[in-house]
Amino acid sequence: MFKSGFIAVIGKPNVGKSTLINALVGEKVSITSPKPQTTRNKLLGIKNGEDYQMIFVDTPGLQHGQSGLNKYLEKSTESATKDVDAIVVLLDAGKINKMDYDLIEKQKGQKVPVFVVVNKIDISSYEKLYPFLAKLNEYKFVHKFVTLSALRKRNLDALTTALLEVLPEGPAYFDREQYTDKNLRFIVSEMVREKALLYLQEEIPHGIAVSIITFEQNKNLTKISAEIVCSSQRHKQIIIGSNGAMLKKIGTAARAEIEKLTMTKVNLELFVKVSEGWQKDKHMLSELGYDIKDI
Ligand SMILES: Nc1nc2c(ncn2[C@@H]2O[C@H](COP(=O)(O)OP(=O)(O)OP(=O)(O)O)[C@@H](O)[C@H]2O)c(=O)[nH]1
Ligand SMILES: [Mg+2]
Repeated sequence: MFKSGFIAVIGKPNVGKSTLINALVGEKVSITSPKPQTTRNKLLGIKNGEDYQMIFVDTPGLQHGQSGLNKYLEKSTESATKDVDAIVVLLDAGKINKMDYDLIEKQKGQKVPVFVVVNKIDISSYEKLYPFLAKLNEYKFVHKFVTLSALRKRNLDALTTALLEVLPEGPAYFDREQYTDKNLRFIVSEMVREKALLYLQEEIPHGIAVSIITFEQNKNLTKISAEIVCSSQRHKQIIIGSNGAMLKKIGTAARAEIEKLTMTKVNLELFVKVSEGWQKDKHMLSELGYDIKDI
């Protein structure tokens, strides 16, 4: 019997949703960073087993806000829990609070099994965690609780096994070699954004987006030029850095990752463009790949 289905992974920003999906799939499908609000697009990570296909839906960390981008992110999480076969609510062991309980509570009426997974147990202790686990146990509608470490790949099997139990019989929805629904162009733009998130400080990371201008793939060489869109002249200067040092650092790190991915040499050219208020501009958002219609 072949089993398949969609599994939404939801949770507050920075709890490790993308890290977990990458670990389960065994490929880097989604970028991760120590800064909250890293994931912006709903994307799929596909885990292909001998007799199953689990399709994980990665979502932006839940947040509230009125800007166009924030609304997009919120909608994206809501829509991710529709038409799935299971829901994983992910928590950070060191930071469980009311927002997590509210999010779990919100899943009460769901018709599909809800799993509550506590991540980052490598940096917590059972003694500290115990009161929270005891409280979580009061949610009787939850199908199963699992504690694990996505980063250290600890106890991932417990989750996979539990998910497999509830997965319905079904066909492989995607080619069995495929591990994401996104194309290379998208993944490349995300890798540039990941390095920008890593190296830039304060408010800047959240004010940027990356757009691929040209993408030419040959047998041994991939030529890419991309634009980092930011929201002010001041940000532009910081992103470029003195004598272009910051931009170079972002580019070098991104190029190394893209070379691994494409298994070719990569020629990566980065530009910085100011586009004030892009986060509120529907047209701009859609051009950058954040379109409500796509959710
Ligand atoms: N120590 C530890 N850190 C982890 C673990 N899982 C994830 N992290 C770290 O937590 C940070 C956030 O991880 P992400 O996977 O980007 O979190 P996310 O939930 O996808 O975040 P958003 O996309 O912003 O909502 C990164 O620095 C990860 O390396 C874990 O099991 N242990
Ligand atoms: Mg993420």
